[in-house]
Amino acid sequence: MNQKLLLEEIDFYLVTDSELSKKGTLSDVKAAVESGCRIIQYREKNKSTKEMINEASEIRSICRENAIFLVNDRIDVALAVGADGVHIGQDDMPIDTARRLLGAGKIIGLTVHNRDEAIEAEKNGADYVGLGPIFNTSTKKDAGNGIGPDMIREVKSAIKIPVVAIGGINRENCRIVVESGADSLVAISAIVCSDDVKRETKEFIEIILGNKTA
Ligand code: 3NM
Repeated sequence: MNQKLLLEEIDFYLVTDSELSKKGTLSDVKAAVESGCRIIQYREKNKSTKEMINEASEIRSICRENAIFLVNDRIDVALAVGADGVHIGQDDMPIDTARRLLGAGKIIGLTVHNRDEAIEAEKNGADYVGLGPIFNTSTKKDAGNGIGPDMIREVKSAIKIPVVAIGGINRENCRIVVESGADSLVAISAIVCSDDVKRETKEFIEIILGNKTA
């Protein structure tokens, strides 16, 4: 399977959060993948490297051929478990260094906040950008204020790689995110704080697909 091609077709993208999760990261990943989520990012800020490798290797098995599996920030963990790639921030390892370590076939996503950072990310070889925070969010403490959905259109018109919208997205506001041109969107708290991750994921996917084909 060509993972990079698949990236173009992704709709709902789950990022894990063990601090917010009601049922635990593995349970969330399993439920989301069973509901048709085709990309998972393991974002873990509080566990030891050993714990992360154990958990990431379980996620690797759950995703198998059904979902792309990326690791946030930790290239060592991604390499250790054979993940499909990484997602990195502006202050993490530079893209060219990450690319050298991971190889050409792996996916590298970069967090950006505006058009200029997105153009730079594409130039440096990112496979997609994560654009955010679209709306205010308390999930990431240092995310800053929401940049608004209009920024999605602005960034989309400047780059060719997929744009993944993130930050403060829920079922009520996700239509405007898709209508503004996002290729895919992330919801963390809206999913992992829900009592029924399976149902919630399905509903997000239905709304996104309905608006993409409308
Ligand atoms: N990155 P929620 S916002 C992990 O703007 C993350 O780059 C962001 O969580 C960015 O869906 C964010 O609960 C948290 O708002 C998104």
